[in-house]
Amino acid sequence: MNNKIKMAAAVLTLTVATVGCGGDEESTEQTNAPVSGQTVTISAKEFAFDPSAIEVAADSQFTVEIVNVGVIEHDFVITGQESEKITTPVGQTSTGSFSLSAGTYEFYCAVAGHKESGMKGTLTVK
Ligand SMILES: [Cu+2]
Repeated sequence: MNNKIKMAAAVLTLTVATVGCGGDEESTEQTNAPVSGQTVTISAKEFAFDPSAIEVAADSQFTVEIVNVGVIEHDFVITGQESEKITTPVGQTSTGSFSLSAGTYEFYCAVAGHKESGMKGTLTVK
């Protein structure tokens, strides 16, 4: 009797399933390579721009397209270009055009508190 119970316990122990070893995760490399081109599309949400690094050619017009994928209104402002604010309501896409001389600029969302929460990035013009 006692022996049978011991056997049963041993069998139960052996049947413990081997836990599957995770999924084969794709290496989600978060390359921070700037997106470049004369039309740059950036998605905005709480509280980040994606991508947060963009690159355009100097002294030629480029368009910034802001896609608001968040749940509140966001805008896009380049430091020094405050008159060209791109305001984007929820679910909308808004664009603005700029032409800048070479340099590194900061862009951000001008809604109160958003920049401080992470809605900013770097624009490289060269
Ligand atoms: Cu914002």
